[in-house]
Amino acid sequence: MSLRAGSIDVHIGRTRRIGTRSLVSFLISASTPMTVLAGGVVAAFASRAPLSQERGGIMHPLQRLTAGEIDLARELFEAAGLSGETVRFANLSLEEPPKDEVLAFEPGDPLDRRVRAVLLDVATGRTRIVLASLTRSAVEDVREIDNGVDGQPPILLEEFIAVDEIVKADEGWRAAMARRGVTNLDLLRPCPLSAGDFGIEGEPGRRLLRVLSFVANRPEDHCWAHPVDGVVAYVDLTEKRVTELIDHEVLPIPAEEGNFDDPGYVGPWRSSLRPIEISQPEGPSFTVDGDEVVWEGWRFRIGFDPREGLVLHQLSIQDRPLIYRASIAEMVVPYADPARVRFWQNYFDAGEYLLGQQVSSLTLGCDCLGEIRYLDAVLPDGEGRPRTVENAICVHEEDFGVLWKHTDLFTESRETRRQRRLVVSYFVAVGNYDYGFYWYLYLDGRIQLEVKVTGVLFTSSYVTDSRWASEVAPGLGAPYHQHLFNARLDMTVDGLSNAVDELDLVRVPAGPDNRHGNAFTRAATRLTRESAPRLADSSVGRTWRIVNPNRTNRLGQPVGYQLQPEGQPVLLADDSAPIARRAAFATRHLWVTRYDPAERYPAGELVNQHPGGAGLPAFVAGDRPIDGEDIVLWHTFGTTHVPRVEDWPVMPVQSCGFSLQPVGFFDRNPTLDVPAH
Ligand SMILES: [Cu+2]
Repeated sequence: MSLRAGSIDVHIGRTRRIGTRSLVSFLISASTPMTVLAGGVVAAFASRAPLSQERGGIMHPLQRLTAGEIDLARELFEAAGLSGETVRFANLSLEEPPKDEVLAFEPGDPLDRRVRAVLLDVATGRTRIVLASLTRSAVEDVREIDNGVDGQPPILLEEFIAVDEIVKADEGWRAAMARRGVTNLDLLRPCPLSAGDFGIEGEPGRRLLRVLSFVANRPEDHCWAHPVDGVVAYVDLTEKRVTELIDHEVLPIPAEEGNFDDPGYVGPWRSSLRPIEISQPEGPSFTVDGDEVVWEGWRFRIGFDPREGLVLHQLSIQDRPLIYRASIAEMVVPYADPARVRFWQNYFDAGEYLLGQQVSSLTLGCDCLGEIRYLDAVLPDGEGRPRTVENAICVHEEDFGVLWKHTDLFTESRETRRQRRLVVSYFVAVGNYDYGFYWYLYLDGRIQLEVKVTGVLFTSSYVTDSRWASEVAPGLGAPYHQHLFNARLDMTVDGLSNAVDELDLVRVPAGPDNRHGNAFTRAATRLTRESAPRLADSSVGRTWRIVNPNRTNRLGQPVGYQLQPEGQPVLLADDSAPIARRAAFATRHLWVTRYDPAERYPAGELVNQHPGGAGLPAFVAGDRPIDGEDIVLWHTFGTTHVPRVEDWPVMPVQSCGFSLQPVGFFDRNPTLDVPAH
């Protein structure tokens, strides 16, 4: 409804060289000076020396929060009377300054380090979102949350543990387990699962988890092989009790074990694999200086957020800005089984479980091969104390096969160049699943994100001829589900002013201009307003080209980068489903919004038990113009998982993602200078 018919693209192959100028310097010089901070100061505490004197070492406004800063935040909150015995830090993260301030920053400029915290009183459920300046020792804003309207804070680690005690103390739940032949509580594994919002009477405003259960044959037996199905407990975390027990049907507990780490189950290891060693005798070609990484013309800062995990900041190539900020801002895993005990299964692993908090330490030789540079992650725990996850982020360089090659018929020229990529990655374990997030930067200017989905399937007791699950082992079901991610890409292609063209291939009917019917062309349609999020269409090879209308290449074409979607299905749940309202972002492949620093999360700020409508649907409600503005792309991608027998007992990596490649951004192939050896 807000599309404007555009031009037809023509491929031109002439060569003429002109220089390119630094658009990073353009961005900096064009930015407005640092503005006065908004928001009234609620309270100021001058008893401590300012951060800059006491806990220095902060060199850049986007530098990751240090352990010292996390301590300082906790102390500031204590002094302000915001914390206490029963108050938990459900989240605590760096509040990044607005973009114009960051772009105007020069080394040595004063910094105002700010944090945002989600505080939960576990005794009462009272929730507050607090903004504070560590530099000025000031609490700037305290917002009281109405949980029934605004949602709940993410699930705390301690609540995982609490659930175990709560259900095991419940007589009804124990009786339900006993009816299924399980009486040894030590081997029962209640699984704390986010509750969602289904308009169930009495639920709004209560802090809930729903609990499906598994049983191990002995402590080291993986319980996922033995779902104790047909029963679910609803747990109120504030009242610390089971509020509802749905004992729907008694189903057999699958008996066969699936212990992929047990040599007795696995059998003898194959002996045919010879070692592969990667060596870079002169060291890698990249440098890591603090959070800043430089490699082959690429430059960016690494961020790590408790909620979004790995963040790439201020990504540029050859000193030309490309992406101001890139992250996986949300993901959801909706399940397809409508059974009474599991219709509610939908996990927002970022908004409900905090992706970054689930980060795993990586091991050299297992997770990463070659010349690796690791970065640790420093994260706040529930008490607001810093904890360090060693080797959380892996940076390395990979050979990636042939970059380009030609053997010429006429000149007998034979040239081959090899491709390389820089890899920045980390892994999380969220319950049964593990996800690896891999950003790749290539020599030819391509950017790629690959999500590696692995771990263990969420299982059920297989019901004969199920329409909603695969049988993966005798009597063991694995319900169909989707893994849907949303990448927030704050684009700055050669500057702040960007626009998006939707590019479709078009068949042309035979006619006077096309007598032999061979013609096809490409149509470009400019996206002009926010309110028309887009679907991919692989039948027309649909891509989205982000251009800077004010910058042209030497052929006079606007410089651009093209988002190449995989175009897998978006959310498959019915439009009327509660999950379609809560995960509206996942109903389209592409949303484009005008930059607003407050618009961070595709499904809204507090996703846990949120009734829906927050995030992208709210952001686009104003239908702001997006043609030639400072814009943010939100790209939904993912994989729909109909589990295979081969996914059991542990799932080989399935990949999904997207790529961004230069289109007319450079003036010719930018890799001619790559040496042959
Ligand atoms: Cu899956």
